[in-house]
Amino acid sequence: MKHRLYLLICITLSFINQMAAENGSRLWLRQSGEAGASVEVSSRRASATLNLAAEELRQAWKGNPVTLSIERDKALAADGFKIVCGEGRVRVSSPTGTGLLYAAYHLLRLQESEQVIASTTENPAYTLRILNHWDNIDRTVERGYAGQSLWDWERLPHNLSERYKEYARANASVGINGTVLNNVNASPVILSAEYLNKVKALADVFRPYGIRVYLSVNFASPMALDSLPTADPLDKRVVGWWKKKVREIYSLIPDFGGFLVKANSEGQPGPCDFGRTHAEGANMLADALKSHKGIVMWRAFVYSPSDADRAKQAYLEFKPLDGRFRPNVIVQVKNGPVDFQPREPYSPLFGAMRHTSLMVEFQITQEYLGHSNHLVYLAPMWKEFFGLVPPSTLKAVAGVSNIGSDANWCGHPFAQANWYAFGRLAWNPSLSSEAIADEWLRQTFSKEKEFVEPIGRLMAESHEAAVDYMMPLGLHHIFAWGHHYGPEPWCNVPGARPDWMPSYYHRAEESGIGFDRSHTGSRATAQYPDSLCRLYDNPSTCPEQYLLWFHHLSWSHRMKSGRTLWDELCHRYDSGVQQVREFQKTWDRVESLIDAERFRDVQSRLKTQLRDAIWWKDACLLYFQEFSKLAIPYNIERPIHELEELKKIVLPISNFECPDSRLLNRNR
Ligand code: GCW
Repeated sequence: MKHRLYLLICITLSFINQMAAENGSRLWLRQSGEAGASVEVSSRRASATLNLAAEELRQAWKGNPVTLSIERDKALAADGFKIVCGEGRVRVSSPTGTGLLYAAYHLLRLQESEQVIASTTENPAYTLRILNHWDNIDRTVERGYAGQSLWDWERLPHNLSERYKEYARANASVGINGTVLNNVNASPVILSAEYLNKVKALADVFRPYGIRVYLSVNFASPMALDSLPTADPLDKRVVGWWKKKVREIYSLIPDFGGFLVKANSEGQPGPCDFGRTHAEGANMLADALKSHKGIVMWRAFVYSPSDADRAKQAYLEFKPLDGRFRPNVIVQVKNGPVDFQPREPYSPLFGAMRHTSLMVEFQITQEYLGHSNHLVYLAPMWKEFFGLVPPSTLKAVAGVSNIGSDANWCGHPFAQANWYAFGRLAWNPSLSSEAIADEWLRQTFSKEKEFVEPIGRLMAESHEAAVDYMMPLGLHHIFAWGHHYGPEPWCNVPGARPDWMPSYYHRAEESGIGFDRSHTGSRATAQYPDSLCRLYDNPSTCPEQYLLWFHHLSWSHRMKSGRTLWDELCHRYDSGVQQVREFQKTWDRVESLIDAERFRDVQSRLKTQLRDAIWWKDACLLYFQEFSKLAIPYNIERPIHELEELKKIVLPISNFECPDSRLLNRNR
């Protein structure tokens, strides 16, 4: 009896220990051992990548014996793969080792999320699926909320952290095949011989996982690094400098991907400083890269010198350049016309530049969505984009990384889902956000239905909830100055650009609220194709989720619900808060189904999220009430703060998260 009791205690303790020993560091790759299926490689060409594919399966595959073979196949893209199941065997083929590696992760994903393992042919929708790190060489991360940069530049190239390999593996497991290592606000130092050797060391680690390295470059690098008197893209010395630099890079990294450039934006140098166009700047770099098969990703996130509506500026600057870019230039456009707001209509540049390769830039890091404190699953937002912009009009997909040195990589345990979903959608934008959440939850937390179903629903609702408690009905950019964490619709920084002020965007006044971008206002609606222009231009047909983005309306404007605009606004803010209260309850109910460590972590972050949601609601409603002069409907939760109190809040946000010494007067 005593013995049995002892055994029971031991089993219970080991169970508890197992449940608690989860710090999120294994991400969604938590396959348990006891595999033992036979894995046969039927290829004469050995490669590190092929070995990895076989090794991953040997470690964790529990199904029928697998044969991996490299085969040419007209139906497959270079990294596509074919799986044929039958006669008690799984036959996997691909033209490349990378394709086989993806197939291995595909099989393991199905196994770990308990899906049917069936014959299939998979090709990625885009050949380039790239993470953009906004990591600085001092290891701070612009808009990073998960610790320091992963890249330990000081110890590179000799000291290689184990995490570099884990990072590459995680990316490969969701099909991400490129990484831009450094911030688009780029230090010229990244192109120095010393740093290129460090970059080479990382590229060597990533290569077997099918990941290419790219760099963000500062357009004035020739001046900063080698004291050239100019960085004019048409100057021969400048052209020669870049050619030589590119040769140096490829001598170290033969499969180097290319450059990402933020030019003439927020204080960054660019071709316009020398009277040249964005196309002339991009083409000069593209010519230097061409013979090495490198590409230029040229960002369209610019401010035009005119005082045109901020939402129109990228279009005004880039549309006239359509057709003027070299074939190896891809113009990288943020998903929306302003700047990664909780909800934006798509950028009208998509669809408007038919003779230019375009790629979308999503923001995985939650600069405007509660940093790493709020649980916001971003796949539904990205799906909205793909619903309006046909995936076939894009050449590639980029996502601003949310990865850092934190043990769990992303800060919030659920922020991992956004890294995961980015990769999955870049591979196949037609996957549903629900299916992605489902497979992520099963691999990351638990396969139990009682866990997966309610938490899957919570994830599905989380983006809309955040939009509701922050900026419903098309409101945008009413964030606190600089760090963009809490609300500051009253913000007024003397000397700052008017289009960095919340009042520029919400335009609240006694008669109403919203930005008139219709034909009676800034005419931004005219940048969209006719059918959408008509839809957005008219307040009675404009989807309510974009209403105040496109229209300035009276507080008494009648909404589809029958409520006035003021009442609807109050209801939306309140419903966002109520949803977070529900998320807390839903989370607490699954306590017994997962490990204590991650349970408590999420529980505590949800408390913060609720406090913040109330803060947002009170701040925005009390502030807008000063204009509407209407009562907050009596059936919604009452404010618990005083407006004057809220106006005094100053957050102790670190330099990491809010890097801006560039904050004031950073024109163009
Ligand atoms: O959203 C703004 C951010 C900046 C960022 C910039 C950009 C890297 O606040 O931190 O700089 O966009 O995308 O270039």
